[in-house]
Amino acid sequence: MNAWPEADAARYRAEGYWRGETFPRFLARVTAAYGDRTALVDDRVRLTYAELRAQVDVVSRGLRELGIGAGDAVLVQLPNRAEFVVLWFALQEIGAVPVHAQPGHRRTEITHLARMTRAVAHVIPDVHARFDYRDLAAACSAVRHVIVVGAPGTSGFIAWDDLMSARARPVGVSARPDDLALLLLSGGTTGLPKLVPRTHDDYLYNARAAAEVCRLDTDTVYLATLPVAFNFTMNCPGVLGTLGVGGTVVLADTQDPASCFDWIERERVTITAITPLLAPVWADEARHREADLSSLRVLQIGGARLAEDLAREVIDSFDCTVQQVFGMAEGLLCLTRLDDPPDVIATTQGTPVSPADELRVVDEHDVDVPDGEVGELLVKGPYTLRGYYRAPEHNATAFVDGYYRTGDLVRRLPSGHIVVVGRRKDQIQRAGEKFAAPEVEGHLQAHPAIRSVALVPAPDPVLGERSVAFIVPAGSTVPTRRDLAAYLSDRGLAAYKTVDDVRPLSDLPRTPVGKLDKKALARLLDDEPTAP
Ligand code: OOB
Repeated sequence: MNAWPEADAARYRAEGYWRGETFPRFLARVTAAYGDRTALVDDRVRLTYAELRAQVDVVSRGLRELGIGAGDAVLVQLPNRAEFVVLWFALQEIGAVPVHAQPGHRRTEITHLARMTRAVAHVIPDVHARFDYRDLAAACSAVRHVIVVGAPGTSGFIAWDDLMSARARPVGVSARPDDLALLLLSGGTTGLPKLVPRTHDDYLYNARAAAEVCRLDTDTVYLATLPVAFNFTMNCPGVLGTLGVGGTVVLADTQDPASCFDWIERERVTITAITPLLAPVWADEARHREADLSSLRVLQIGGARLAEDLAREVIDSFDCTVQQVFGMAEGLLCLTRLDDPPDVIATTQGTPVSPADELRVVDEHDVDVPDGEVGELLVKGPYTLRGYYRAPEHNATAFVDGYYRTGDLVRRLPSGHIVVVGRRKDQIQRAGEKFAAPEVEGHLQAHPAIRSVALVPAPDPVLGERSVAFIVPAGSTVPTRRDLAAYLSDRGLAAYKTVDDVRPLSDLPRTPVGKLDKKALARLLDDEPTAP
């Protein structure tokens, strides 16, 4: 693993960012402090910290009996339910490494992850969201053990319940705080997911720093509605940030606002996190339903660009603080602060959570640009990786002087706030001009006839690239290309930032964590010839 250089590591320790704790010690500490309080709730169980720890203990022994031990990678592909968290800490107990697969991954991704990590086990639900994961696991056959939460079927898979009846003695494994603790998947927009190594020290600091900015405490009730394997949900501050302060984590197996609002009402949820794609439906539901959301203090929105008009709509629709979250599996986390004025919350993605985060905004020659100008964001710091896992070729270009190249185009304001403009690769090069698709999407999103929109380039013999708008209409009428061109020009945009083609859709395709999936849209372009 590419570790931090010793000089940086020493500084992060000396300045108190890295505290030398490991996840097993973390769990022991929070159990001692908050034993009787509720740690986890899902639609089947409620567990106190003491009960969580007891289950972790049993499962870690079960894993041991299977011969799983220190340094072994285990693919964790579970939906939002208590077993995810129990398993995760059980793996930590024995020094094994959870690999955060997503429920939406299929044969190509799982086989790739299993190969890359040489995983010894794959943990799945039996059937979830009408998909039988046992068929998937059988089709992959790259791992020694398949553990099924639910009915294992007949194929020699191991039942979770059998793990829970393990008899093996506890084996003390003492991980070091700078050991690999988990592997996250990069949200990269190209190719198969890359693996992000995170250590105990770094991931614990990430959780603590985020929890502090969000002012979590023992009264916090965090609703996990995005997939828990996602770094946002797990640690920003998410599950681990909440457990670290003695709060309660509610694991909801849905992102549907009506069901989530029921959870919020029932469990008196204080903080939750969604993506911009969910924001319009959540805002709609908040305006039209009589749900009691009075317990909710913070609504985090992140993972992709939140258009300014939509941000304002959400701020107006919810009687709580909205927080923009710009994060990445690789590390860096920027948050708006709870006391930022609404304008700052609507128009920026906040500032880094750590004073030790070092950010640069550079042009195509890696020369720093002045504040206010757009450039690529580079970052290094106490919780940002220094190299992907087993990817020497990629690492050779993904870093410069220890800084991670995010691929994100941003502006840094004189106040230090970061505004994400787009991805380096999310551009449309039309008739010799180049523009960031998210900028125009942000304007189109404000159009009354549009519910959601995504702009992608299509090859064009005359223009080079033509801009195609996939649109989910708000009502029964689909705006035409001419309507949109006029609308954009009314909003004062240059004429080259326009829409050449409109394709209505009933819903936009999403990635496993619920982000807009532009690769899937590009494939739709290949499938359908353009109408004359
Ligand atoms: C989160 O993590 P990933 O690894 O799935 O994706 C990271 C990328 C960023 O590099 C950026 O391109 C985009 O997603 N992104 C945003 C954004 N938040 C993430 N782009 C614009 N505005 C935002 N607010 O997505 C993630 C990890 C932890 C916390 C939150 C999000």
